[in-house]
Amino acid sequence: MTTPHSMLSLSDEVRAAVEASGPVVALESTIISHGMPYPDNVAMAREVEQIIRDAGATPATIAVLDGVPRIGLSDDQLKVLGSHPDVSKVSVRDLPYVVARSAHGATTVASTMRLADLAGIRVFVTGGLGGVHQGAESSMDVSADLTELGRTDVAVICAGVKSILDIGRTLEVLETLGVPVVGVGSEEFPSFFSRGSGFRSPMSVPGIDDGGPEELAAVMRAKWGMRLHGGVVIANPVPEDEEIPADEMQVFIDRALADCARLGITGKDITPYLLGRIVEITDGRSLATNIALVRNNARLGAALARAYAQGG
Ligand code: PSU
Ligand code: MN
Repeated sequence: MTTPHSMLSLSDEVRAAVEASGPVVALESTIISHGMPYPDNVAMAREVEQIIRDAGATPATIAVLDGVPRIGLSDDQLKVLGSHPDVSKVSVRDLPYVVARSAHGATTVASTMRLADLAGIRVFVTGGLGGVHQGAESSMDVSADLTELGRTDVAVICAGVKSILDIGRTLEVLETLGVPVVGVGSEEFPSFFSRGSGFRSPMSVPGIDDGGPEELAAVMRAKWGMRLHGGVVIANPVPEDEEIPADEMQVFIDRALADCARLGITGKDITPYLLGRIVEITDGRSLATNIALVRNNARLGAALARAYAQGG
């Protein structure tokens, strides 16, 4: 039986599932507060939880509310995260401060991994990972998501890395940190809105209906069984009929990056600015693709959590 850390507050549903070592899927909350506009963000958050329940697993959206790290949120709490003006973006660096000040915070991939680990949850679904930013060779802007993947035992399902980041350097850093990057049903590493990126996934397994979840669960058990601490990146490409092809996407991304540089936006504000700007530039098309890929990741996450719980 897993005993969650005493500073966490688990919903009844999540507590029961964790204590029974049942299939649980962690979900982050920065994607809700800073990744999509209201009200689509709240609708997406609720829908994704439902997809996971329908597939036989328990969803656990993670955030800090009034200074309490919460694992599993109510519909009302999801709405607060998606609409309240005082929800800050909280990575690992920011966690102690929001907790100490009894504030609200939406957790990134890095801080969600940390809290999931404290709760005993090993499978985590998101949209896109943070990584090495373009120009990081001078700005040193490398997301703490990568640091966390190097040390915290949680498997993260994503749709790859957006080309607002430097994908090649992101994959290099993951290799340095000892993080397996496993493609699902495709040999090419996906770039979030697009199935392709020009880079190969260093490893791959079959798709969701062809034994992929069971193979992924075996990778997780092998890694942690050998005390190779750290995460696993599971790269699940957006479905073909919902992607925006990479060459088309690049034009939009270049425009958003140029606007970001012109406005002098830096640090933790870069990713939220670019995501919002891309929704504007594409007239909402990128938002539809973003929601589609999260749905797709939720289905895989539920299947993986079940496969992992069964073999545990
Ligand atoms: N990419 C997205 N949507 C998001 C994010 C990334 O498509 O919402 C968020 C995630 O929470 C991720 C964070 O962990 O941005 C990375 O931010 P930074 O680069 O500041 O570490
Ligand atoms: Mn950064």
